[in-house]
Formats: sequence, structure tokens, C-alpha cells
Amino acid sequence: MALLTPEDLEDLLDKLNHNNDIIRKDTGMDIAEICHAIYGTNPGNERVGIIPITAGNGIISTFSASLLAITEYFGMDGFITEHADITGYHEAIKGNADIILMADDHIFIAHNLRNGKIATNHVCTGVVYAEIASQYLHADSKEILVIGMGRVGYAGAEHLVNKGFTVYACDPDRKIMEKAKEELGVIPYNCNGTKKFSMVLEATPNPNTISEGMVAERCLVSTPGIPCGLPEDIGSRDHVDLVMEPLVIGVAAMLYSVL
Ligand code: NAI
Ligand code: 2YC
Ligand code: MG
Repeated sequence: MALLTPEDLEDLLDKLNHNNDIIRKDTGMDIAEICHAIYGTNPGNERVGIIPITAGNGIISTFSASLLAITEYFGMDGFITEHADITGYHEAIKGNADIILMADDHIFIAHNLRNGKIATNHVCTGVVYAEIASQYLHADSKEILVIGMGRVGYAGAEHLVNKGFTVYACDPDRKIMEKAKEELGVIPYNCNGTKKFSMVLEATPNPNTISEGMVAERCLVSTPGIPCGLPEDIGSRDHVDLVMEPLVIGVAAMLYSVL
């Protein structure tokens, strides 16, 4: 399980603003509008209880503070509980939280206590990064490449299939590819292929997963993957744009999805 580090979370809102500029340029929408386009919701001033969780590898020093900054960025009324775990959960309820945010090493959830809706970070991250790629204004077709069909990539691919895109997928895990072919009807793409795409969703925990042959002259690469899968020499080309951010975009989608 790839866990965030405090280094990943440094300069979080600067990274968000940089990515928002690219999203606006390449889709005509900002991240709030992208989330609204997916879920049809708008944040009010919902009270969001953020509960530190000590399970497994334990608390990531700046994780809760990052979540607080994210709730405030989207105009919500966030607070971090003084206590962790069950005591913190009780404190959040007593503190009139409408929505709970909490994560152990395996699952990160948003749970709306008022309407019962619940969201996981993996699914929402896959969906929102897929949506960003799919809204690329300079796309040359409705063919899109998904690299990595794990928890994030599969959710993104499913969202794109449901939107009517022709989804090519690559993943070295044969069982995962079999499942994706059977359930989603994705077209297997040889990772060393030469068919070029103007939209790429990358969701792997490895660097340099995107190769020369995959990227069209004008291309938007949308990736939550840590580290980044796009090699520097390809990413530095004039018309190859990159949306890559460690936490905010995925959490924004979680919050919009439970409103
Ligand atoms: P996962 O382990 O469930 O899936 C990763 C998939 O990538 C696996 O199926 C693996 O076989 C495949 N893969 C590995 N190398 C590959 C390659 N060279 N080409 C094609 N496929 C390859 O991981 P999960 O949970 O889907 O997360 C994916 C990445 O997204 C991780 O790095 C995780 O840290 C990151 N993440 C980032 C978030 C954000 O907001 N930025 C939020 C959630 C996850
Ligand atoms: O500080 C805390 O409360 C910790 N229990 C938080 C642990 C989060 C672990 N999950 C991750 O680092 C990754 C992120 C990419 C988002 C989802 N999983
Ligand atoms: Mg993110």
C-alpha cells in the first residue's frame, strides 16, 4: 500500500493552484466545476469532522491538516478532532459533524451522516482524474488510454466506459486485465505499443510507465500516481500537459460525491 509522506503534502495548495490552471486551460473548467459535472452537487458550509486514525502505520503528521485546508478551500466548515480513533469519532459526532473524513492504511472514506452517502478515496480519485482527461478540449477522438487497472485505474476506466469512451488499458497483472476485459470491455493495449493517444489516465505507483509511443502530438496526461509516470523528456514537450497532484483533487471528488 503506497502511503503518503509529509514531503508529498508540502506546498499542497500551490500544487493545487498549478494543476487548476492546467485543468482550466485544457478543459475550460476548474476542479470545482469538474466535480460538479460528475456529481451534480455544490458544497455549502457543511461541517466536516476530520478524525486522525492511529491504525497500522499510524498518523501521517500533516495529513489531517491537509484535509482541513482542503475543506476550507471548498468553503466547508472543517475541524480536526482533538482525539484520534473512536474517541475522535465520538468527538466529531458531538461536534455536529455532517461529514466524517478518516483514513487507515487501506481505506480513506468520506461519510455523510445526514444522507448516509459514503465514498472512498480510490474510487473518487479514479473517477475525477478520468473525468479531467476525458474533458480535454484538444482530444483527437474518444479513444483514451488507462495505464494501471488497480483500485484507482479500474474506477476511472469504468467511469470512461460509462461515458461512452473507447477505453484501451494496460496492466502487467494478467488477472486484473482479464477482469477488466470481462467486466468493462476495455481493449488490452500492449504497454510497449505504438498507438498514440491524446488522453491518458495513469494510475500506477511506478515512474516512467508512459512511453514515447503512447503520446500523441497534443496530449493531456492525468495521473494521481505517486511517483509520476510521465518521464520528464516527454512531459516537457510544448503540447503535452500533465495534471498530477497528491491529495486535493481526489478529496474534492470525495466531498462532492457525498453531498
Ligand atoms: P493498486 O496497487 O491497486 O493498482 C496499481 C496497478 O498498477 C496494479 O494493478 C499494477 O499491476 C499496475 N501497474 C504497475 N506498474 C505498471 C506499469 N508499468 N504499467 C501498467 N500498469 C502498471 O494502486 P491504487 O490503489 O490503484 O493506486 C494507484 C496509485 O495512485 C498509487 O501510486 C497511489 O499512491 C496513488 N493514489 C494517489 C491519490 C491522489 O490523490 N493523488 C489517491 C489514491 C491513490
Ligand atoms: O493521519 C492519519 O489519520 C493516517 N491514518 C492517514 C493514513 C492515510 C493512508 N493512505 C494514503 O496515504 C493513501 C493516499 C494516497 C490517499 C489514499 N491512500
Ligand atoms: Mg489527488
